Amino acid sequence: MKKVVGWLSLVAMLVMGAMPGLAAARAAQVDSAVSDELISRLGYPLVEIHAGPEGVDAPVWIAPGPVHVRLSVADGYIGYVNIVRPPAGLDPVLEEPQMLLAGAHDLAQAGWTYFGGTNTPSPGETASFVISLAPGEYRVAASYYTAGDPSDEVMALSRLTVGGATPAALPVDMTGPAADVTLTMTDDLRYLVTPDAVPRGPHIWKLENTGTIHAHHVVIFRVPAGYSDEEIVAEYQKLKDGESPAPGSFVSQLSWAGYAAMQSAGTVTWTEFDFEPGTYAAICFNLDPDSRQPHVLEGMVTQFVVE
Ligand SMILES: [Cu+2]
Repeated sequence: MKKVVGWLSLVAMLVMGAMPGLAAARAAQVDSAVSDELISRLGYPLVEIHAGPEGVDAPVWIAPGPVHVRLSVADGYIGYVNIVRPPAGLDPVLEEPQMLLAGAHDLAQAGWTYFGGTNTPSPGETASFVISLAPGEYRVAASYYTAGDPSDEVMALSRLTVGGATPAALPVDMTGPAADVTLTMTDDLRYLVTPDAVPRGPHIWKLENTGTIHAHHVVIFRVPAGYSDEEIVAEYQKLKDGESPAPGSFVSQLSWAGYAAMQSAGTVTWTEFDFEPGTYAAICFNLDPDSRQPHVLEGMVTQFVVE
């Protein structure tokens, strides 16, 4: 166990040490667009997941097909969840440290599948998403941390079996909800947001990783207008090079607006955002497993306008 912890701290230090400014940028102010008004009316089975110091409270079995997952967290904390599958044969003692590297440090681990999830915006609030799971064995990976200080994040995994529906209940309709907005994540480190101008108000977003290699997440910030995507990349490059964000700089003006947790290639989730009119940027901080560069520095930034 000690060896695992030592190795984990070393990697965590390398990862965090590489991007101190990015960690600061994520603690920026919150202007949450997280919403569940439409998702709650879809009629899907509700899967409640609760994270906190007492552990993860989550179902051990659900039926295949679309479900509404709602994450809540103990008082005073921020919560995170991802539905995942560790590689076959992985020593169970490695599940939590490896999941912490993915969930807290944006470093996808070899052999894992991340089906997707969410993060609560502020203490006392919940976060919802829709996922359509095929029969099989999964883990609910959930964590909690102090608002504004993710360094104390504690991760726990619980087993989830999907399936066991009676033959009479089949075939299961695996199709998820109709979406007004689609955000596609690609292997060439791009996001495509459709339509170009996103309508204001609550809308269901389909989040699809159409690649075959890379895992991505989505952090959506409300941003000052007038920056190009290339200029945003340059701002993050400055942070990586050790410059502290100056008052009035791009990074100092960000508000966290929404999030979708890491998704492996080929996965789909749906979530709901209720954006105010303005300019937003979808940014990926996942680290390339080889170069340890966050995808944002390879250009994974796409702005969109909400009208
Ligand atoms: Cu990415």
